[in-house]
Amino acid sequence: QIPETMKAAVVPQSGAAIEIKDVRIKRPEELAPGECLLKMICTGVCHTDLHAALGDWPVPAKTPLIGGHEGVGIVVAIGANTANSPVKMGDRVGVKWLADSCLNCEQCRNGREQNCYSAQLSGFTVDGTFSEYVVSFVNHVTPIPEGFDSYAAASILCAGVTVYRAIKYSQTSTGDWIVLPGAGGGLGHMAIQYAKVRGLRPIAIDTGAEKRKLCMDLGAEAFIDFMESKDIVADVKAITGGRGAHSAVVTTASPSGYTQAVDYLRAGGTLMAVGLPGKAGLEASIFFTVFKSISILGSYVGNRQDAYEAIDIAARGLVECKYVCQELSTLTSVYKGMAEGKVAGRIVLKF
Ligand code: 8ID
Ligand code: ZN
Repeated sequence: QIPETMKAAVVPQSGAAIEIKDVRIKRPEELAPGECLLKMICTGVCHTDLHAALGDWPVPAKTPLIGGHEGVGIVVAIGANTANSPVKMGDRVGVKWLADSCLNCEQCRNGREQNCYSAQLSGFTVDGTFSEYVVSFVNHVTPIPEGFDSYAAASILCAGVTVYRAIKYSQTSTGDWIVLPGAGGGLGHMAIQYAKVRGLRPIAIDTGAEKRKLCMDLGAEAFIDFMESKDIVADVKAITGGRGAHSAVVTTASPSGYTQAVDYLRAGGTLMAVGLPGKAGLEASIFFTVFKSISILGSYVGNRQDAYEAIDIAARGLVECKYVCQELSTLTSVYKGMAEGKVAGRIVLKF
């Protein structure tokens, strides 16, 4: 039985305080074809949700906004006249950032569904997972394999998928060095593990004893504390035998993590831009970008296939999200910790 209302964390307007309140649940008979209603089990909190709540970005989120885009729930209703649904009632599925795409435009046909001209984004253009029920879309929810814990799966749907794809396109091969600025955060700690799965040698950059331990425990070969290091470029070069790293996947929420990345890459290296500070420009020497044949690539979440692959690797136990479980009502303090850089790994909220 689906209740009339649910608890949800609502951002009334950009930058305003979060309100935990009762919100009406869309009735099953109101669902459009292709929509499904999920009863949520849990949801991770991504730094993107904080950017969206604060209005950090040049593209604004809808308001009022229910944020959240890495959650797991059960399908409890499917819109009437939904054709060829890949999921059925009772299935356990994940919601990712890309809530829906047309599947027919040039971007979708090329597998760049996240760049679809009519993409819908969970917790940004449509309400997301910070509520007990969520309306999502049958074509884009990700089936969660039986036996894979919902709490462990939640943050794979954004943090996991995003770094999995960024590493996949990082133009690296087995044995290469990969630098991970932001390695102690939600995305970064998963990046260490997905890098290891591909046989890469991760160099973690972040700050503090807790994040150092997390990164080293997860298999980083070295940790550079960006608050303590006198020269990050020299440190990376010393670790990599003087030549620099083959790639860097930058997942910091502040532009500082991008500084010097081109300088510590070796010739032919690839910079994967993932962290999303809203206003900063990417500063790199044009001369050395050319002279060293450096590639600079933006990497934006992942498509349905990336989600399947990232989930499969985690379900087989090869990567593991390190999370702390809290109540939905603690979201404001989670954001505070995140803004202060105090969250090592992820926070997952339960309902
Ligand atoms: O598709 C995408 N490209 C995508 C998907 C998901 C998230 C992008 N993101 C973006 C988010 O919007 C955010 O801007 O990636 C960024 C990181 O998200 P997150 O991992 O959820 O954030 P976090 O848990 O706060 O981790 C960030 C880490 O960066 C460290 C912090 O200490 C923290 O551990 N950090 C900072 I801030 N400055 C640093 C620096 N100069 C740094 N680490 C190294 N060097
Ligand atoms: Zn995210």
